[in-house]
Amino acid sequence: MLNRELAKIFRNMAFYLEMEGVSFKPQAYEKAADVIESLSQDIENVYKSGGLKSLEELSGIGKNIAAHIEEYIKTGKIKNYSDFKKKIPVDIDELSQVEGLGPRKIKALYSELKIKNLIDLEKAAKLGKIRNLPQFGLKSEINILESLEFLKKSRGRFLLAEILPVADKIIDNLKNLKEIRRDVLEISFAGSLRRRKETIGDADILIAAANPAASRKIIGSFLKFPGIAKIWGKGETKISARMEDGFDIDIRILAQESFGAGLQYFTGSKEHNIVLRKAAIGKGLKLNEYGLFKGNKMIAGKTEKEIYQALGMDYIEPELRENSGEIEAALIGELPKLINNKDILGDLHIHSNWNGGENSIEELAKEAMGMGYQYIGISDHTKFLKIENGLDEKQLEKRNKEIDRLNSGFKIQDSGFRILRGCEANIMPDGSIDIKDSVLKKLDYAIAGIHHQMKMNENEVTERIIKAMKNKNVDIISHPTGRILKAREAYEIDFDKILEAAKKTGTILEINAYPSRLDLNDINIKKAKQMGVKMIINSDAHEKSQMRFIEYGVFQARRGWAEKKDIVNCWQIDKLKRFFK
Ligand code: DGT
Ligand code: CA
Ligand code: CA
Repeated sequence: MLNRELAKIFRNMAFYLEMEGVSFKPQAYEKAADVIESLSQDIENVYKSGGLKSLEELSGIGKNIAAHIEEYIKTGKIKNYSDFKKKIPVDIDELSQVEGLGPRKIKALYSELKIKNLIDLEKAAKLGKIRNLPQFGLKSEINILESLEFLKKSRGRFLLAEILPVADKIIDNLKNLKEIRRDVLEISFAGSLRRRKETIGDADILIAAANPAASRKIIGSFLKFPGIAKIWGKGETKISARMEDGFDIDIRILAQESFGAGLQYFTGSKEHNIVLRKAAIGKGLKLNEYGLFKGNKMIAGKTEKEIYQALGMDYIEPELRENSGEIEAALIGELPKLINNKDILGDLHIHSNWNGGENSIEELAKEAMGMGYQYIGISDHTKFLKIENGLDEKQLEKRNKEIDRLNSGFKIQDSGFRILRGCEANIMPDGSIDIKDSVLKKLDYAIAGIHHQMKMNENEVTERIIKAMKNKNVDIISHPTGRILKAREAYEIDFDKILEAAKKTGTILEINAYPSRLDLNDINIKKAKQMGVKMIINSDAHEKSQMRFIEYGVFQARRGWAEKKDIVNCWQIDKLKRFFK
Protein backbone atom coordinates (compact mmCIF):
# COMPACT_ATOMS: atom_id res chain seq x y z
CA MET A 1 0.00 0.00 0.00
CA LEU A 2 1.23 3.43 -0.91
CA ASN A 3 -0.90 5.03 1.81
CA ARG A 4 1.84 5.17 4.40
CA GLU A 5 4.51 6.38 2.00
CA LEU A 6 2.27 9.15 0.72
CA ALA A 7 1.19 10.23 4.18
CA LYS A 8 4.84 10.46 5.15
CA ILE A 9 5.68 12.53 2.09
CA PHE A 10 2.82 14.96 2.71
CA ARG A 11 3.88 15.41 6.32
CA ASN A 12 7.39 16.21 5.17
CA MET A 13 6.06 18.61 2.56
CA ALA A 14 4.08 20.37 5.27
CA PHE A 15 7.31 20.64 7.21
CA TYR A 16 9.18 22.11 4.24
CA LEU A 17 6.40 24.62 3.62
CA GLU A 18 6.64 25.70 7.23
CA MET A 19 10.38 26.11 6.83
CA GLU A 20 9.65 28.48 3.98
CA GLY A 21 7.20 30.38 6.13
CA VAL A 22 4.25 29.66 3.81
CA SER A 23 0.92 30.05 5.60
CA PHE A 24 -2.14 27.75 5.45
CA LYS A 25 -0.65 25.32 2.95
CA PRO A 26 1.18 23.26 5.58
CA GLN A 27 -2.07 22.53 7.39
CA ALA A 28 -3.64 21.35 4.15
CA TYR A 29 -0.81 18.86 3.62
CA GLU A 30 -1.05 17.68 7.23
CA LYS A 31 -4.76 17.16 6.81
CA ALA A 32 -4.22 15.16 3.62
CA ALA A 33 -1.65 13.01 5.41
CA ASP A 34 -4.15 12.28 8.19
CA VAL A 35 -6.86 11.35 5.71
CA ILE A 36 -4.64 9.03 3.69
CA GLU A 37 -3.23 7.39 6.79
CA SER A 38 -6.64 6.51 8.18
CA LEU A 39 -8.07 5.46 4.81
CA SER A 40 -9.18 1.83 4.85
CA GLN A 41 -8.80 1.36 1.08
CA ASP A 42 -5.59 1.29 -0.88
CA ILE A 43 -5.18 4.80 -2.33
CA GLU A 44 -3.83 3.31 -5.52
CA ASN A 45 -7.08 1.38 -5.98
CA VAL A 46 -9.11 4.51 -5.34
CA TYR A 47 -7.19 6.24 -8.12
CA LYS A 48 -7.40 3.27 -10.49
CA SER A 49 -11.13 2.93 -10.06
CA GLY A 50 -12.06 6.56 -10.65
CA GLY A 51 -9.00 8.61 -11.53
CA LEU A 52 -8.28 12.08 -10.21
CA LYS A 53 -11.96 12.66 -9.65
CA SER A 54 -12.32 9.88 -7.10
CA LEU A 55 -9.26 11.19 -5.25
CA GLU A 56 -10.75 14.65 -5.02
CA GLU A 57 -13.92 13.17 -3.62
CA LEU A 58 -12.04 12.16 -0.49
CA SER A 59 -12.52 14.77 2.19
CA GLY A 60 -9.42 16.85 2.74
CA ILE A 61 -7.92 16.10 -0.70
CA GLY A 62 -8.00 19.05 -3.09
CA LYS A 63 -7.00 19.36 -6.73
CA ASN A 64 -3.40 20.09 -5.97
CA ILE A 65 -2.83 17.16 -3.65
CA ALA A 66 -4.79 14.79 -5.87
CA ALA A 67 -2.41 15.69 -8.68
CA HIS A 68 0.54 14.89 -6.43
CA ILE A 69 -0.96 11.50 -5.63
CA GLU A 70 -1.46 10.76 -9.30
CA GLU A 71 2.11 11.78 -10.05
CA TYR A 72 3.40 9.49 -7.30
CA ILE A 73 1.36 6.51 -8.48
CA LYS A 74 2.49 7.04 -12.06
CA THR A 75 6.15 7.93 -11.56
CA GLY A 76 7.06 6.95 -8.01
CA LYS A 77 8.07 10.56 -7.37
CA ILE A 78 6.64 13.97 -6.63
CA LYS A 79 8.69 16.65 -8.31
CA ASN A 80 7.68 19.35 -5.87
CA TYR A 81 8.91 17.20 -3.00
CA SER A 82 12.19 16.32 -4.71
CA ASP A 83 12.81 20.03 -5.28
CA PHE A 84 12.32 20.72 -1.60
CA LYS A 85 14.72 17.95 -0.67
CA LYS A 86 17.32 19.28 -3.05
CA LYS A 87 16.97 22.82 -1.79
CA ILE A 88 17.08 21.95 1.91
CA PRO A 89 18.70 18.53 2.15
CA VAL A 90 18.19 17.92 5.86
CA ASP A 91 17.08 14.79 7.65
CA ILE A 92 13.72 16.02 8.95
CA ASP A 93 12.98 12.82 10.85
CA GLU A 94 16.20 12.99 12.80
CA LEU A 95 16.37 16.69 13.51
CA SER A 96 12.76 17.10 14.50
CA GLN A 97 13.27 14.57 17.29
CA VAL A 98 15.35 17.16 19.09
CA GLU A 99 13.46 19.09 21.75
CA GLY A 100 12.72 22.62 20.65
CA LEU A 101 13.73 22.22 17.03
CA GLY A 102 10.89 23.13 14.70
CA PRO A 103 10.89 23.89 10.96
CA ARG A 104 12.15 27.48 11.27
CA LYS A 105 15.04 26.58 13.51
CA ILE A 106 16.04 23.56 11.46
CA LYS A 107 16.12 25.79 8.41
CA ALA A 108 18.28 28.35 10.21
CA LEU A 109 20.70 25.63 11.30
CA TYR A 110 21.00 24.50 7.72
CA SER A 111 21.43 27.89 6.12
CA GLU A 112 23.84 29.19 8.77
CA LEU A 113 25.85 26.07 9.63
CA LYS A 114 24.97 23.47 6.95
CA ILE A 115 23.57 21.17 9.62
CA LYS A 116 21.83 18.25 7.95
CA ASN A 117 21.49 15.59 10.62
CA LEU A 118 22.07 14.75 14.28
CA ILE A 119 25.78 14.12 13.82
CA ASP A 120 26.28 17.58 12.29
CA LEU A 121 24.14 19.08 15.01
CA GLU A 122 26.13 17.52 17.80
CA LYS A 123 29.40 18.61 16.26
CA ALA A 124 28.27 22.21 15.94
CA ALA A 125 26.81 22.30 19.44
CA LYS A 126 29.96 20.86 20.96
CA LEU A 127 32.07 23.44 19.16
CA GLY A 128 29.87 26.19 20.62
CA LYS A 129 28.71 27.39 17.22
CA ILE A 130 25.00 27.39 17.91
CA ARG A 131 24.97 29.89 20.76
CA ASN A 132 26.02 32.63 18.34
CA LEU A 133 23.06 32.25 16.01
CA PRO A 134 20.43 34.97 16.49
CA GLN A 135 17.49 32.58 17.03
CA PHE A 136 19.37 30.43 19.53
CA GLY A 137 21.76 31.48 22.30
CA LEU A 138 23.66 29.60 24.97
CA LYS A 139 20.62 28.14 26.65
CA SER A 140 19.30 26.54 23.45
CA GLU A 141 22.73 25.15 22.75
CA ILE A 142 22.76 23.44 26.14
CA ASN A 143 19.22 22.19 25.59
CA ILE A 144 20.20 20.73 22.26
CA LEU A 145 23.14 18.89 23.77
CA GLU A 146 20.97 17.51 26.56
CA SER A 147 18.31 16.44 24.14
CA LEU A 148 20.89 14.72 21.96
CA GLU A 149 22.20 12.83 24.97
CA PHE A 150 18.69 11.72 25.77
CA LEU A 151 17.99 10.66 22.22
CA LYS A 152 21.09 8.55 22.18
CA LYS A 153 20.19 6.88 25.41
CA SER A 154 16.53 6.32 25.02
CA ARG A 155 15.59 6.27 21.37
CA GLY A 156 15.81 3.58 18.83
CA ARG A 157 17.88 0.48 19.13
CA PHE A 158 20.90 -0.28 21.26
CA LEU A 159 24.10 -2.06 20.39
CA LEU A 160 24.15 -5.61 21.67
CA ALA A 161 27.26 -4.73 23.68
CA GLU A 162 25.43 -1.87 25.39
CA ILE A 163 22.75 -4.19 26.74
CA LEU A 164 24.21 -7.66 27.14
CA PRO A 165 26.48 -6.91 30.13
CA VAL A 166 23.73 -5.01 31.97
CA ALA A 167 21.16 -7.70 31.26
CA ASP A 168 23.64 -10.36 32.37
CA LYS A 169 23.86 -8.63 35.73
CA ILE A 170 20.09 -8.47 36.09
CA ILE A 171 19.88 -12.21 35.42
CA ASP A 172 22.63 -12.83 37.95
CA ASN A 173 20.75 -10.81 40.53
CA LEU A 174 17.47 -12.58 39.92
CA LYS A 175 19.20 -15.94 40.13
CA ASN A 176 21.19 -15.28 43.26
CA LEU A 177 19.07 -12.97 45.36
CA LYS A 178 18.54 -14.78 48.63
CA GLU A 179 14.84 -14.01 49.03
CA ILE A 180 13.88 -15.46 45.62
CA ARG A 181 16.70 -17.88 44.89
CA ARG A 182 14.42 -20.86 45.42
CA ASP A 183 11.54 -19.35 43.45
CA VAL A 184 13.48 -18.83 40.23
CA LEU A 185 13.49 -22.34 38.79
CA GLU A 186 14.88 -21.38 35.41
CA ILE A 187 15.90 -18.12 33.82
CA SER A 188 17.01 -17.13 30.35
CA PHE A 189 17.23 -14.30 27.89
CA ALA A 190 14.68 -14.41 25.09
CA GLY A 191 14.05 -12.20 22.04
CA SER A 192 16.79 -10.53 20.04
CA LEU A 193 19.12 -10.62 23.02
CA ARG A 194 19.13 -14.40 22.98
CA ARG A 195 19.47 -14.45 19.21
CA ARG A 196 22.46 -12.09 19.68
CA LYS A 197 21.22 -9.64 17.11
CA GLU A 198 23.63 -6.76 16.50
CA THR A 199 21.14 -4.24 17.82
CA ILE A 200 18.43 -4.70 20.40
CA GLY A 201 15.04 -3.03 20.70
CA ASP A 202 14.24 -4.22 24.19
CA ALA A 203 15.61 -6.92 26.48
CA ASP A 204 13.43 -9.95 27.12
CA ILE A 205 13.91 -12.23 30.11
CA LEU A 206 11.97 -15.41 30.84
CA ILE A 207 11.64 -17.09 34.22
CA ALA A 208 10.06 -20.38 35.29
CA ALA A 209 8.35 -20.33 38.70
CA ALA A 210 6.48 -23.04 40.59
CA ASN A 211 3.26 -21.13 41.34
CA PRO A 212 1.58 -17.70 41.31
CA ALA A 213 2.84 -16.84 44.79
CA ALA A 214 6.44 -17.40 43.70
CA SER A 215 5.79 -15.36 40.60
CA ARG A 216 4.48 -12.42 42.64
CA LYS A 217 7.49 -12.64 44.92
CA ILE A 218 9.92 -12.48 42.01
CA ILE A 219 8.18 -9.43 40.58
CA GLY A 220 8.18 -7.79 44.01
CA SER A 221 11.94 -8.31 44.29
CA PHE A 222 12.63 -6.99 40.84
CA LEU A 223 10.75 -3.79 41.69
CA LYS A 224 13.30 -3.13 44.42
CA PHE A 225 16.27 -3.45 42.05
CA PRO A 226 18.47 -0.41 41.62
CA GLY A 227 18.64 0.99 38.11
CA ILE A 228 14.93 0.99 37.30
CA ALA A 229 13.83 4.36 35.93
CA LYS A 230 10.16 3.68 35.29
CA ILE A 231 7.61 0.89 35.32
CA TRP A 232 5.57 0.67 32.12
CA GLY A 233 3.27 -2.00 33.43
CA LYS A 234 3.10 -4.95 35.76
CA GLY A 235 0.89 -7.95 36.34
CA GLU A 236 1.05 -11.29 38.17
CA THR A 237 3.42 -12.83 35.63
CA LYS A 238 4.85 -9.93 33.67
CA ILE A 239 6.63 -6.68 34.21
CA SER A 240 7.94 -4.08 31.78
CA ALA A 241 10.36 -1.40 32.89
CA ARG A 242 12.65 1.29 31.56
CA MET A 243 16.13 0.98 33.00
CA GLU A 244 18.26 4.00 33.85
CA ASP A 245 20.64 2.97 31.08
CA GLY A 246 17.81 3.96 28.76
CA PHE A 247 16.60 0.60 27.50
CA ASP A 248 13.40 -1.30 28.21
CA ILE A 249 13.16 -4.72 29.70
CA ASP A 250 10.30 -7.25 29.56
CA ILE A 251 10.24 -9.99 32.17
CA ARG A 252 7.76 -12.84 31.81
CA ILE A 253 7.18 -15.63 34.30
CA LEU A 254 5.90 -19.03 33.22
CA ALA A 255 5.10 -22.42 34.66
CA GLN A 256 8.00 -24.81 34.41
CA GLU A 257 6.22 -27.35 32.23
CA SER A 258 5.78 -24.62 29.59
CA PHE A 259 9.18 -23.02 29.95
CA GLY A 260 10.61 -24.52 26.75
CA ALA A 261 7.57 -23.54 24.74
CA GLY A 262 7.59 -20.01 26.15
CA LEU A 263 11.30 -19.71 25.53
CA GLN A 264 10.86 -20.91 21.98
CA TYR A 265 7.99 -18.49 21.36
CA PHE A 266 9.55 -15.42 22.95
CA THR A 267 12.98 -16.01 21.47
CA GLY A 268 11.53 -15.55 18.02
CA SER A 269 12.20 -14.39 15.56
CA LYS A 270 8.62 -13.87 14.60
CA GLU A 271 9.44 -15.09 11.08
CA HIS A 272 11.01 -18.28 12.44
CA ASN A 273 8.00 -18.87 14.67
CA ILE A 274 5.52 -18.50 11.87
CA VAL A 275 7.22 -21.19 9.79
CA LEU A 276 7.65 -23.44 12.79
CA ARG A 277 3.98 -23.16 13.65
CA LYS A 278 3.11 -24.11 10.08
CA ALA A 279 5.35 -27.15 10.34
CA ALA A 280 3.43 -28.16 13.46
CA ILE A 281 0.11 -27.76 11.68
CA GLY A 282 1.46 -29.87 8.84
CA LYS A 283 1.95 -32.67 11.35
CA GLY A 284 -1.55 -32.24 12.74
CA LEU A 285 -0.18 -30.51 15.84
CA LYS A 286 -0.60 -27.11 17.43
CA LEU A 287 2.31 -25.01 18.74
CA ASN A 288 1.92 -21.99 21.01
CA GLU A 289 3.75 -20.39 23.91
CA TYR A 290 2.37 -23.03 26.30
CA GLY A 291 3.41 -26.14 24.46
CA LEU A 292 3.11 -28.44 21.49
CA PHE A 293 -0.32 -30.10 21.45
CA LYS A 294 -1.97 -33.05 19.77
CA GLY A 295 -5.62 -32.25 20.27
CA ASN A 296 -5.78 -31.30 23.92
CA LYS A 297 -2.80 -33.36 24.90
CA MET A 298 0.50 -31.58 25.42
CA ILE A 299 3.25 -33.67 23.83
CA ALA A 300 6.20 -31.32 24.40
CA GLY A 301 6.94 -27.99 26.05
CA LYS A 302 9.27 -28.31 29.02
CA THR A 303 12.35 -27.83 26.87
CA GLU A 304 12.96 -26.36 23.44
CA LYS A 305 14.87 -29.46 22.42
CA GLU A 306 11.86 -31.74 22.84
CA ILE A 307 9.71 -29.37 20.81
CA TYR A 308 12.07 -29.30 17.84
CA GLN A 309 12.50 -33.05 18.17
CA ALA A 310 8.75 -33.70 18.18
CA LEU A 311 8.56 -31.66 14.98
CA GLY A 312 11.15 -33.95 13.40
CA MET A 313 13.95 -31.41 13.48
CA ASP A 314 17.38 -30.99 15.01
CA TYR A 315 17.66 -28.37 17.74
CA ILE A 316 18.17 -24.94 16.18
CA GLU A 317 20.53 -22.55 17.94
CA PRO A 318 18.89 -19.17 18.75
CA GLU A 319 21.34 -17.26 16.53
CA LEU A 320 20.00 -19.11 13.50
CA ARG A 321 16.32 -18.46 14.09
CA GLU A 322 15.70 -15.86 11.40
CA ASN A 323 13.85 -18.02 8.87
CA SER A 324 16.77 -17.99 6.49
CA GLY A 325 16.83 -21.69 5.75
CA GLU A 326 17.45 -23.06 9.25
CA ILE A 327 14.15 -24.94 9.47
CA GLU A 328 14.71 -26.67 6.15
CA ALA A 329 18.25 -27.60 7.23
CA ALA A 330 17.06 -28.85 10.62
CA LEU A 331 14.55 -31.16 8.95
CA ILE A 332 17.26 -32.95 6.97
CA GLY A 333 19.90 -32.88 9.71
CA GLU A 334 22.11 -30.39 7.89
CA LEU A 335 22.45 -27.52 10.31
CA PRO A 336 25.97 -26.10 10.56
CA LYS A 337 28.12 -26.95 13.54
CA LEU A 338 28.53 -23.37 14.71
CA ILE A 339 31.80 -22.06 16.03
CA ASN A 340 32.22 -21.20 19.72
CA ASN A 341 34.30 -18.73 21.67
CA LYS A 342 36.67 -21.43 22.74
CA ASP A 343 37.47 -22.28 19.11
CA ILE A 344 39.23 -18.93 18.67
CA LEU A 345 42.96 -19.50 19.03
CA GLY A 346 44.20 -15.97 18.38
CA ASP A 347 43.39 -12.42 17.36
CA LEU A 348 45.19 -10.70 14.50
CA HIS A 349 43.76 -7.19 14.62
CA ILE A 350 45.21 -5.48 17.68
CA HIS A 351 46.75 -2.03 17.92
CA SER A 352 49.67 -1.52 20.29
CA ASN A 353 51.16 1.60 21.84
CA TRP A 354 53.46 1.78 18.83
CA ASN A 355 50.58 3.44 16.97
CA GLY A 356 49.10 5.24 19.93
CA GLY A 357 47.15 2.35 21.43
CA GLU A 358 46.91 1.97 25.19
CA ASN A 359 49.14 -1.09 25.83
CA SER A 360 52.60 -2.38 25.01
CA ILE A 361 52.97 -5.47 22.85
CA GLU A 362 54.08 -7.40 25.90
CA GLU A 363 50.96 -6.42 27.87
CA LEU A 364 48.78 -7.43 24.95
CA ALA A 365 50.53 -10.78 24.71
CA LYS A 366 49.99 -11.42 28.42
CA GLU A 367 46.32 -10.60 28.10
CA ALA A 368 46.06 -12.98 25.16
CA MET A 369 47.68 -15.81 27.11
CA GLY A 370 45.22 -15.15 29.91
CA MET A 371 42.42 -15.59 27.40
CA GLY A 372 43.85 -18.95 26.39
CA TYR A 373 45.07 -17.83 22.96
CA GLN A 374 47.97 -19.50 21.19
CA TYR A 375 48.92 -16.44 19.17
CA ILE A 376 48.18 -12.81 18.46
CA GLY A 377 49.11 -10.49 15.66
CA ILE A 378 49.99 -6.86 16.18
CA SER A 379 48.43 -4.81 13.41
CA ASP A 380 49.43 -1.21 14.00
CA HIS A 381 48.14 1.48 11.70
CA THR A 382 50.47 2.64 8.95
CA LYS A 383 51.78 6.01 7.95
CA PHE A 384 48.87 7.47 6.01
CA LEU A 385 46.78 7.58 9.20
CA LYS A 386 48.59 10.38 10.94
CA ILE A 387 45.83 10.92 13.50
CA GLU A 388 46.31 7.32 14.59
CA ASN A 389 50.10 7.72 14.70
CA GLY A 390 50.47 5.33 11.80
CA LEU A 391 53.93 3.78 11.45
CA ASP A 392 56.14 4.32 8.44
CA GLU A 393 58.41 1.66 6.95
CA LYS A 394 61.29 2.37 9.33
CA GLN A 395 59.16 2.35 12.46
CA LEU A 396 57.47 -0.88 11.35
CA GLU A 397 60.83 -2.60 11.03
CA LYS A 398 61.86 -1.32 14.42
CA ARG A 399 58.63 -2.60 15.92
CA ASN A 400 59.20 -5.99 14.28
CA LYS A 401 62.47 -6.26 16.17
CA GLU A 402 60.59 -5.75 19.43
CA ILE A 403 58.22 -8.59 18.47
CA ASP A 404 61.17 -10.84 17.55
CA ARG A 405 62.71 -10.13 20.94
CA LEU A 406 59.50 -11.09 22.76
CA ASN A 407 59.13 -14.23 20.64
CA SER A 408 62.62 -15.43 21.45
CA GLY A 409 61.71 -15.01 25.11
CA PHE A 410 58.70 -17.28 24.59
CA LYS A 411 60.92 -19.83 22.88
CA ILE A 412 63.31 -19.87 25.79
CA GLN A 413 60.41 -20.37 28.19
CA ASP A 414 59.28 -23.19 25.91
CA SER A 415 55.93 -21.47 25.57
CA GLY A 416 54.07 -22.27 22.38
CA PHE A 417 52.70 -18.73 22.35
CA ARG A 418 53.74 -16.53 19.42
CA ILE A 419 53.27 -12.95 18.29
CA LEU A 420 52.85 -12.36 14.59
CA ARG A 421 54.15 -9.24 12.90
CA GLY A 422 51.36 -7.50 11.09
CA CYS A 423 49.97 -4.11 10.23
CA GLU A 424 46.69 -2.56 9.27
CA ALA A 425 47.68 -0.66 6.18
CA ASN A 426 45.56 1.92 4.47
CA ILE A 427 43.87 1.34 1.14
CA MET A 428 44.25 4.55 -0.83
CA PRO A 429 41.45 5.80 -3.12
CA ASP A 430 43.23 4.27 -6.12
CA GLY A 431 43.52 0.89 -4.38
CA SER A 432 47.24 1.15 -3.66
CA ILE A 433 48.67 0.50 -0.19
CA ASP A 434 50.42 3.19 1.85
CA ILE A 435 53.39 0.97 2.72
CA LYS A 436 56.07 -0.28 0.33
CA ASP A 437 55.79 -3.87 -0.82
CA SER A 438 59.38 -4.53 0.18
CA VAL A 439 58.43 -3.86 3.82
CA LEU A 440 55.01 -5.50 3.68
CA LYS A 441 56.73 -8.62 2.44
CA LYS A 442 58.78 -8.89 5.60
CA LEU A 443 55.70 -9.04 7.84
CA ASP A 444 54.01 -12.30 8.76
CA TYR A 445 50.80 -10.88 7.34
CA ALA A 446 49.23 -7.60 6.34
CA ILE A 447 45.70 -6.35 6.87
CA ALA A 448 44.46 -3.58 4.60
CA GLY A 449 41.42 -1.42 5.15
CA ILE A 450 39.70 1.73 3.99
CA HIS A 451 39.88 4.59 6.47
CA HIS A 452 39.15 7.71 4.51
CA GLN A 453 37.42 9.08 1.44
CA MET A 454 34.61 6.58 1.59
CA LYS A 455 32.09 8.44 -0.50
CA MET A 456 32.80 6.86 -3.85
CA ASN A 457 30.36 5.16 -6.15
CA GLU A 458 29.77 1.42 -6.00
CA ASN A 459 32.06 0.58 -8.85
CA GLU A 460 34.88 2.75 -7.55
CA VAL A 461 34.84 1.35 -4.00
CA THR A 462 34.55 -2.21 -5.28
CA GLU A 463 37.51 -1.74 -7.62
CA ARG A 464 39.47 -0.02 -4.86
CA ILE A 465 39.13 -3.04 -2.58
CA ILE A 466 39.71 -5.56 -5.35
CA LYS A 467 42.93 -3.82 -6.32
CA ALA A 468 44.11 -4.06 -2.72
CA MET A 469 43.27 -7.77 -2.65
CA LYS A 470 45.33 -8.32 -5.77
CA ASN A 471 48.39 -7.11 -3.89
CA LYS A 472 50.26 -10.31 -3.03
CA ASN A 473 51.25 -8.91 0.35
CA VAL A 474 47.72 -8.16 1.49
CA ASP A 475 46.28 -11.12 3.39
CA ILE A 476 43.21 -9.70 5.11
CA ILE A 477 40.69 -6.94 4.35
CA SER A 478 39.54 -5.27 7.56
CA HIS A 479 35.92 -4.21 8.17
CA PRO A 480 35.12 -4.82 4.50
CA THR A 481 31.88 -2.84 4.17
CA GLY A 482 32.72 0.13 6.40
CA ARG A 483 29.41 0.39 8.21
CA ILE A 484 29.18 1.85 11.70
CA LEU A 485 26.04 0.77 13.51
CA LYS A 486 23.67 3.62 14.30
CA ALA A 487 26.04 6.08 12.62
CA ARG A 488 27.10 5.21 9.11
CA GLU A 489 25.85 3.02 6.28
CA ALA A 490 28.10 0.51 4.57
CA TYR A 491 29.90 1.70 1.45
CA GLU A 492 28.07 0.91 -1.71
CA ILE A 493 29.95 -2.16 -2.82
CA ASP A 494 29.27 -5.06 -5.10
CA PHE A 495 29.82 -7.72 -2.49
CA ASP A 496 29.54 -10.61 -4.95
CA LYS A 497 32.44 -9.18 -6.92
CA ILE A 498 34.44 -8.73 -3.71
CA LEU A 499 33.80 -12.38 -2.86
CA GLU A 500 34.90 -13.56 -6.29
CA ALA A 501 38.12 -11.58 -5.99
CA ALA A 502 38.72 -12.78 -2.43
CA LYS A 503 38.31 -16.36 -3.59
CA LYS A 504 40.59 -15.89 -6.58
CA THR A 505 43.33 -14.09 -4.66
CA GLY A 506 43.05 -16.14 -1.45
CA THR A 507 42.32 -13.00 0.58
CA ILE A 508 40.68 -13.37 3.99
CA LEU A 509 37.72 -11.16 4.85
CA GLU A 510 37.48 -9.87 8.38
CA ILE A 511 34.54 -10.17 10.73
CA ASN A 512 35.41 -7.13 12.79
CA ALA A 513 34.09 -7.73 16.31
CA TYR A 514 34.18 -4.12 17.46
CA PRO A 515 30.62 -3.69 18.76
CA SER A 516 29.72 -0.71 16.60
CA ARG A 517 31.15 -2.37 13.48
CA LEU A 518 30.28 -6.07 13.37
CA ASP A 519 31.40 -5.99 9.78
CA LEU A 520 30.94 -8.38 7.89
CA ASN A 521 27.33 -8.74 8.93
CA ASP A 522 25.46 -12.05 9.21
CA ILE A 523 24.16 -12.07 5.63
CA ASN A 524 27.57 -11.38 4.13
CA ILE A 525 29.19 -14.00 6.35
CA LYS A 526 26.77 -16.59 5.05
CA LYS A 527 27.48 -15.58 1.47
CA ALA A 528 31.23 -15.78 2.04
CA LYS A 529 30.88 -19.20 3.59
CA GLN A 530 28.83 -20.44 0.65
CA MET A 531 31.49 -19.15 -1.74
CA GLY A 532 34.24 -20.84 0.26
CA VAL A 533 35.88 -17.51 1.11
CA LYS A 534 37.78 -17.67 4.39
CA MET A 535 37.11 -15.23 7.20
CA ILE A 536 38.81 -14.15 10.42
CA ILE A 537 37.21 -12.82 13.60
CA ASN A 538 39.25 -9.93 14.98
CA SER A 539 38.70 -7.59 17.91
CA ASP A 540 40.27 -4.40 16.49
CA ALA A 541 41.29 -3.67 20.09
CA HIS A 542 43.07 -0.41 20.87
CA GLU A 543 43.54 -1.47 24.49
CA LYS A 544 43.79 -4.86 26.07
CA SER A 545 40.33 -4.98 27.63
CA GLN A 546 38.83 -4.55 24.17
CA MET A 547 40.27 -7.89 23.14
CA ARG A 548 37.18 -9.32 24.87
CA PHE A 549 35.05 -7.85 22.08
CA ILE A 550 35.96 -10.98 20.15
CA GLU A 551 32.85 -12.56 21.66
CA TYR A 552 30.60 -10.21 19.68
CA GLY A 553 32.35 -11.27 16.50
CA VAL A 554 31.72 -14.89 17.40
CA PHE A 555 28.01 -14.17 17.88
CA GLN A 556 27.92 -12.49 14.50
CA ALA A 557 29.77 -15.39 12.87
CA ARG A 558 27.28 -17.83 14.39
CA ARG A 559 24.42 -15.75 13.02
CA GLY A 560 26.14 -16.13 9.63
CA TRP A 561 26.25 -19.95 9.98
CA ALA A 562 30.04 -19.99 10.27
CA GLU A 563 31.88 -23.16 11.26
CA LYS A 564 35.44 -23.69 12.44
CA LYS A 565 36.65 -24.47 8.95
CA ASP A 566 35.46 -21.07 7.69
CA ILE A 567 37.27 -19.00 10.29
CA VAL A 568 41.06 -18.98 9.98
CA ASN A 569 41.80 -17.98 13.56
CA CYS A 570 40.28 -21.28 14.67
CA TRP A 571 43.29 -22.87 12.97
CA GLN A 572 46.66 -23.74 14.46
CA ILE A 573 49.35 -21.17 13.77
CA ASP A 574 51.24 -23.26 11.19
CA LYS A 575 48.20 -23.88 9.08
CA LEU A 576 47.31 -20.21 9.32
CA LYS A 577 50.78 -19.10 8.27
CA ARG A 578 50.70 -21.44 5.30
CA PHE A 579 47.39 -19.90 4.22
CA PHE A 580 48.79 -16.38 4.09
CA LYS A 581 49.79 -15.45 0.55
P1 DGT B 1 13.73 -6.37 19.39
O1 DGT B 1 13.20 -6.28 20.76
O2 DGT B 1 13.14 -5.40 18.45
O3 DGT B 1 15.22 -6.32 19.33
O4 DGT B 1 13.34 -7.80 18.77
P2 DGT B 1 12.70 -9.07 19.50
O5 DGT B 1 12.84 -10.19 18.54
O6 DGT B 1 13.27 -9.24 20.84
O7 DGT B 1 11.17 -8.68 19.55
P3 DGT B 1 10.16 -8.43 20.76
O8 DGT B 1 10.84 -7.97 21.97
O9 DGT B 1 9.11 -7.55 20.20
O10 DGT B 1 9.49 -9.83 20.99
C1 DGT B 1 10.20 -10.90 21.54
C2 DGT B 1 9.86 -12.17 20.83
O11 DGT B 1 8.49 -12.51 21.07
C3 DGT B 1 9.97 -12.12 19.33
O12 DGT B 1 11.26 -12.36 18.89
C4 DGT B 1 9.02 -13.23 18.92
C5 DGT B 1 7.95 -13.17 19.93
N1 DGT B 1 6.81 -12.41 19.42
C6 DGT B 1 6.45 -11.17 19.76
N2 DGT B 1 5.35 -10.80 19.11
C7 DGT B 1 5.01 -11.83 18.32
C8 DGT B 1 3.96 -12.07 17.39
O13 DGT B 1 3.11 -11.23 17.14
N3 DGT B 1 3.95 -13.28 16.76
C9 DGT B 1 4.90 -14.23 17.01
N4 DGT B 1 4.86 -15.38 16.36
N5 DGT B 1 5.88 -14.03 17.86
C10 DGT B 1 5.95 -12.86 18.51
CA1 CA C 1 13.11 -7.71 22.49
CA1 CA D 1 9.94 -7.30 24.24
